[in-house]
Order: sequence, then C-alpha cells, then structure tokens
Amino acid sequence: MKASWVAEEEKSKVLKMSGADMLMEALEKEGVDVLFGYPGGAVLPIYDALYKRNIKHILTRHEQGAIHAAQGFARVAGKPGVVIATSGPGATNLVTGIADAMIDSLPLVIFTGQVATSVIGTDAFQEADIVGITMPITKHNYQVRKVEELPRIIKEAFHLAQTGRPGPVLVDIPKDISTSIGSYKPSNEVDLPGYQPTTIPNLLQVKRLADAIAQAKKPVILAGAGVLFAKAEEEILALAEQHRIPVTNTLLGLGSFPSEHPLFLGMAGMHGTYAANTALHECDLLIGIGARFDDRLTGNLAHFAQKATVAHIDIDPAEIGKNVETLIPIVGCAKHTAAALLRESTTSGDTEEWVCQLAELKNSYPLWYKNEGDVLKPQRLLEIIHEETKGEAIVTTDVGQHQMWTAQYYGFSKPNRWVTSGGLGTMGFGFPAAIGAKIGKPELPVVAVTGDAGFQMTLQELSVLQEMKLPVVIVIVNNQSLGMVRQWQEIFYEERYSESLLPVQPDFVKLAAAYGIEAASVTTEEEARAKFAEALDSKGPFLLDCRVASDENVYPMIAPGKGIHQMIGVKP
Ligand SMILES: Cc1ncc(C[n+]2csc(CCOP(=O)(O)OP(=O)(O)O)c2C)c(N)n1
Ligand SMILES: [Mg+2]
Repeated sequence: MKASWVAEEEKSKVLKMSGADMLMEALEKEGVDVLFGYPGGAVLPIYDALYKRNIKHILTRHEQGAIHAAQGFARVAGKPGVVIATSGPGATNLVTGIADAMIDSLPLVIFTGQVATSVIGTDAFQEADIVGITMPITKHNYQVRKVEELPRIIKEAFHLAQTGRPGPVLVDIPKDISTSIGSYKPSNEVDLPGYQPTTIPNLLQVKRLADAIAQAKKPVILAGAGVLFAKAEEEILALAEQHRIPVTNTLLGLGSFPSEHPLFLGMAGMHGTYAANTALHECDLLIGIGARFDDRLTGNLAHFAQKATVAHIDIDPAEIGKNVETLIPIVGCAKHTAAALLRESTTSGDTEEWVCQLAELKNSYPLWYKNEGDVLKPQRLLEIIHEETKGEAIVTTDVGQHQMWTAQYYGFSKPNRWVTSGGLGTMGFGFPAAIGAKIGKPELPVVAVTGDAGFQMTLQELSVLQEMKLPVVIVIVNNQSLGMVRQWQEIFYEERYSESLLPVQPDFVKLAAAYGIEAASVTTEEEARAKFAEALDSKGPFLLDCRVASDENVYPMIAPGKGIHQMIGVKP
C-alpha cells in the first residue's frame, strides 16, 4: 500500500523540461557554482536557461582563456572546472586546454554546443566533429543523442572527471537536444561496471615495498602531482621521516613536500638540483609516487636509476612500467598506499650515510646565479616574490625560463599553491589560470608569473580582471625574448637566434591602462620589491612589467639526450 503510494508520488514528480534546463538542474545538483565560458549559436538555449539560474558565469574573452581559467580553478579548488563553449570554432578553441588538462590530470567537465542532430555530418554552419577531435585528449567524451540521457551523462561526466586519475570529460550537446522537452529524472548514481579505479593497493606488493625499504641504504622518494590529488602529503612526510628517506619532486609535484625540510632535495629533472638528480642516479631504491617518469624528468633512460629497485605507486595502471622498468608495481591512490605502507613497514634501512651525503651535495651545489650590477636578475625577482608573499601565494606560470625559475626559486612549502602547465607546456596558460585560481581560492593571494611572449598569447583576459576587479598580480618576467628558445639556440645552435628575440615590445604599462588596470615597470631589485609589495597590497588587479637581464639562462640543466648525472651549469 505504502510502496504504491510512494511510486505514485514519484511519478507525479516527473518534470517536463528542456535539455538546457536539465543541464542546469544537473549542474546545480553537482554543486557547480561557477562556469567559465563563451556563448554562440549552438549554445544559445543553454545560455538562455542559465539566465534564470544562480550559477555564476565568467565570460572570458577567448575560449582558450575559459579553459585555462577552469584548469587553474580545478587545480586549487579541489573540484572540477566547468567550461561551456559553442560548436565549431568555440569548441576547437578549447582543444589546447583539453590536451593540457589531459596530460596534467586536471578534472574538467566541458560542455560544447553542436549543430542540430538532423544536420550533423553535413558540414553545417559551425560544425566541427569535436567528439572525434578530442577523442585522444579526453578521459572520456559523449555526444548526447536523446534529451532524457542528459542527467545520466552529466552525472557520469563529473564522476569520471574527478575519480581515479582525474582528467577532462567532454559532453557535446546538439542544439535540438538543448531545446527539446523531455521527462527529467535526476540521476543519483553512476552505473559504470567497466570503470572501477583501484584505490586500495594490493597488500602483498605493499609488503614487498616495506621489505625493500628495510633493506635499502640509498632510498629516495620521488613525489609527483598524484600526491597532491590524493591529499597524501602528511603520509609521505611521515614515511620519509620514519625511515629517513630523502625526497625529491617532479615539476608538478612541487608543494607536496615542504621545501624547507632537511630531507628535501629540491626538484628533479632537466632543471632540477644536483642533489636531487644525483640521488635519482645513485639510489638503490626509487619509490615513485603519483609521478609518470616523463622524459623531462628522467633524461636519457639508459642512465636513470640504473642501480635501483624501482617501486611505482600510481592510480593509473597504464603509467606503471611505461617508461621505467618497475620491480614493485603498486596500483592504488597515493594516500591509501602510503598509509598501508606506514602500517606495514616497521623496519628502516640504515640510510644515515646516504642522507648525509645528499645533504652535503645540497649544501655544496645549491641553485645559483650571479647577482651583480644594477640589472634585475629573474632568479632574484622570484626570491623577492617568495619573501613578500611569505611563500603563501598561489603562483601560476606560463611556459619557459620564468616557469623554471619559479619552480626553482619560489620555494613551495604548502600543497596546491603551484599552478603550471607541465606536460603540454602551453604558453598562454599562466595568466588565465591565475584568474581561475583566484576565483577558486579567493582567500589566498594569487600571482601570475608570465613571460613577455606567453602573456601576449592570452592577454585579452585583462578584460575579465578589469570587469571583476580581481586582485591578481601579474608579473611579466620581461627578458625581451622567447627566453627558453633563445637559451637553447645559444647553447645548442651556436647562438643563431632564429626568431626568438623580441626587441619590439608593447608598452605593457599603457596596455594595462587601456584596461583600467594599475601597472608599473621596474628595472632594479629595489623597485621590484617596492612595487611588488604595493601590488600585493592593492585591492585590485596589478600588472608589473619587470625588465630583467635578457641573457640569463636557466641552470643547472640536463642537455637533451644526456643522462641525469650529466648536468651542465652546476655551481662551480
Ligand atoms: C603555445 C606554445 N608555442 C610555443 C612554445 C615553445 N616555447 C617554449 S618556451 C618559449 C618561449 C617563451 O617565451 P616567454 O613567454 O617570454 O618566456 P621566457 O622563456 O622568456 O621566460 C616557446 C616559444 C610553447 N611552449 N607553447
Ligand atoms: Mg621572455
């Protein structure tokens, strides 16, 4: 009797609504309160539905700006960034950001408009096969073919984006699906039997790693971004301290281990520290956690961790053994695995000599640069930014020399303060990512460190800063060049600076003024400190054009093709 009464009530609750309204309902159900996007014909019904809702929409001035902002948001807010773009050019303008999010494992849910189902495949106006285009660069993608499927698909999209190894999921919505009316049945659960990411590690493998730790005299932990995604920082710290294991980070893993900790060796890889790279070369046990051993980290694989037993903890089984032969593979989330390891590994190896040896290397061969004359050194600029923000700020970067100097000199001691394009290396990422980061974590100061070239790839988003009066500090590390390209040409192409010098630059201060944004140009250390402090205190956006030494290079460095032990530019 009661059951049928409930069923009747449920039935009467079935609401009729448009696809666009279903999308809004589903977004609200997922707790989405901000969208990054740009309207157009195929998404007009969606924007019309949005008009009546309480979801904030950030209108960037280019779809690439929207997706990079969503990436910055996702990186610091701990929830997916949500993007909307129209069909055709709107959708294709997202492609770089989607590829970027895929390789850096950022959770995004992207909605694209599509031409009406009746004309798909006819080269209709603003038609692009975005599902085909993004197939290899999304964790999963969908094209909605029936309006009633929308709630289920959206539920699945959010689930896929943020579980297991996070990544971008795209939902393509033809215009007629947005306008057609269907019965709305909220989707409360996902039913994906083929998608069950392993988070709890195999205990036998954990025990093998515990045994290896007990035997090791020269162990090292390589912590990657997976540690941050899993929020496993405390467990990794406990593990390192319990067994006296030195720790290094990948570029994207910075902040997962306190930079000032005596066991921390600094970043590893192409522009990593001598101590970190020597540790990876000499170790007898390498414990990779949430890191994918990419070529910029390992250098020539023939020389990478050749003396070591390699253990690799990763939530994505496809990563294990992909680049580096792995004796102890552990599929699982970094947090659960490190916790299991803390329970299982009660015996430590004798690592004291190793710890001392690496501390000595860290001391004798620190990162270095010559701070001479009046000209502002970019490395010093990053130290000043650290000092003035006390290491508390969220720092985003573009790609190039300034990115590497930020990684080397900012000193990330807390998680989720570091937003950079690691895997894809996307110029134009840093500034819009800072906008998203500020929206995702308004309580923290946000500094966008960009190159003079990279900034010009997405500077149209100054409009968003102007409109929202967001207190983001833009620091242009202005070396009047495509610095990283210039550096490679200097070292590997006998100083033939082919298309890498930028002697003609816009006046960045006047440019900012055109957008009503406060700005200053600085050329010395004193000016940089004073103006940066002013910028940080200002209640609104601020652009700082920092004229730095134009011939400075990023060192130390592993040249392409060389092994991790063959660094150039180590402190003499
Ligand atoms: C979209 C894109 N195009 C080209 C490159 C290749 N690239 C890498 S670093 C770099 C120079 C960047 O110059 P700038 O933004 O001024 O930064 P700097 O290296 O001078 O700090 C270039 C062209 C890239 N990473 N991304
Ligand atoms: Mg530059």
